[in-house]
Amino acid sequence: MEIEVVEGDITQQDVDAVVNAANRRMRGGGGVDGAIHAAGGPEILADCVRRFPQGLATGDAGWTTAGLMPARWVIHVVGPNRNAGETDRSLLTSCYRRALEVADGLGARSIAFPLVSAGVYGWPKEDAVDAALETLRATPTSVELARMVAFGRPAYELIAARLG
Ligand code: AR6
Repeated sequence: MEIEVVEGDITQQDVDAVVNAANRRMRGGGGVDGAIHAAGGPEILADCVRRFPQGLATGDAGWTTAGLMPARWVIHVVGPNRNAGETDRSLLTSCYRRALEVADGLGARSIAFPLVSAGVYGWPKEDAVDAALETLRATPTSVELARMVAFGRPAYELIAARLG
């Protein structure tokens, strides 16, 4: 699998699936979650309610329609909330591994990721990048392209440097 980084907005990515940094309730929120629901329209929330009546566990992933976005699917993951004491790193790497498993189940060949937990949930950005890259490199998958979408220039420089 090729891993690349672009600077931009994940809602605009022309890939099979975009990953959302959601929360356990799976009913929308701020940050990238808010941007994805706004860009995709109300079908995403309707699908979340239908498919995830009990929400989703931390570290897990599940898909919905991408609504009006160019992508076909949103793969929602729930990263650990470090600001609420969820410091177990395996909950973060699990998000990337489970997202690829869900992508394989859908037959997705290209997938775009935000930096899960690196915003409101307070995971240190350097380690959020390393957790993403090491898990994407280590997980067997039929996905051919994983695109890290950096929101702003500093995030781009950080990911590009660690991608090597
Ligand atoms: N495209 C790509 N990346 C983005 C975008 C975008 N449009 N917008 C923000 N980011 P966060 P978390 C980056 O806070 O830390 C929500 O309310 C952002 O710069 O969105 O996992 C959920 O509902 C950061 O690097 O997610 C949850 O309650 C990264 O996306 C909670 O926040 C993740 O920041 C999840 O917190």
